[in-house]
Amino acid sequence: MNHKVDIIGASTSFGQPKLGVDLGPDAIRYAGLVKALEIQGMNVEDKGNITGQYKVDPTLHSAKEEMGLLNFEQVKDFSIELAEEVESSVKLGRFPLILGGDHSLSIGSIAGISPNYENLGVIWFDAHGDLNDSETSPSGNIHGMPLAVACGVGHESLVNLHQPGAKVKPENVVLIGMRDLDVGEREYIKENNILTFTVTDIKEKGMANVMKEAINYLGNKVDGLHLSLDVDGLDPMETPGTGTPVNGGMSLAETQLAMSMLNDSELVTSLDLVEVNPLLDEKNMTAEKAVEIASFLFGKKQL
Ligand code: EXY
Ligand code: MN
Ligand code: MN
Ligand code: MN
Repeated sequence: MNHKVDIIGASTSFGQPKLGVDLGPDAIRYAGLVKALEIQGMNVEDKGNITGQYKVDPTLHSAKEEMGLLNFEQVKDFSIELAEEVESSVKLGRFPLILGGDHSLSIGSIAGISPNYENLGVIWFDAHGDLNDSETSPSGNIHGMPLAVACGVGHESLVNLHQPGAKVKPENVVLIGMRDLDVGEREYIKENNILTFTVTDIKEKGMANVMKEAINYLGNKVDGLHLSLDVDGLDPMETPGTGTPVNGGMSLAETQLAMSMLNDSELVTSLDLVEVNPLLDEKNMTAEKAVEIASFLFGKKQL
């Protein structure tokens, strides 16, 4: 793992309607992220937060604008700012660790990361595929669309953000933790043959075998690997502080195993840690789990 880690707070709630997820970056800091990474020997620089032009006035969470997309302009502007910040981190040879904030932030993070790689791989660790566009989305919330945008599907000013065209190829994507996919997402996954592990797959095969398959599948065809980890991939009993919880999720122990195997693989070059909403949490439990997860990705072992 690249030991030079830039923490970039992406304080956005624009991709979905619930307030509070923009406070996620600071909740994760308060849960001790910097210390936890330094204990693993990382050289951590905290770059602070990128925030949108407004945060907490619910009336300003504008109605569905362009193509029925909630807060379209705000998501676009935020993504442009985030992409620039993330790109400069990568260009300095550092590891961008982006803290969310809702999952629409990955439009900006992947746009800033991908131009630096020939074949960027993506592991999408989530209950959801986030593969919708304005036709297939049941909600118009852009946090359900970032992976589609990264693969070149969706509103053209999001798809062409920062650099023209798709940022990621579907054959370089692995979905892990799926258990709440919409019809359009299922079709897209089938049409593009995306390697997908549902939670029932994980329970059947075991997380170690799932990660072995994912790592072997990506290992020799990508020159960088972006891990986009949505805390709602874990079971809501582990991470209740999140806006779209889905029962029957992964345990913290399974997630720690997955992170430890990714650490051993040396493949991961960037991380999104998203959808922590402290206003929906029990104390700061979800942010604390996010810190646990990150510390295993950066080398923490149980023995
Ligand atoms: N698939 C549903 C939608 O598109 O509205 C729910 C998306 C939830 C997205 C969260 C970030 O993972
Ligand atoms: Mn640029
Ligand atoms: Mn997500
Ligand atoms: Mn999710």
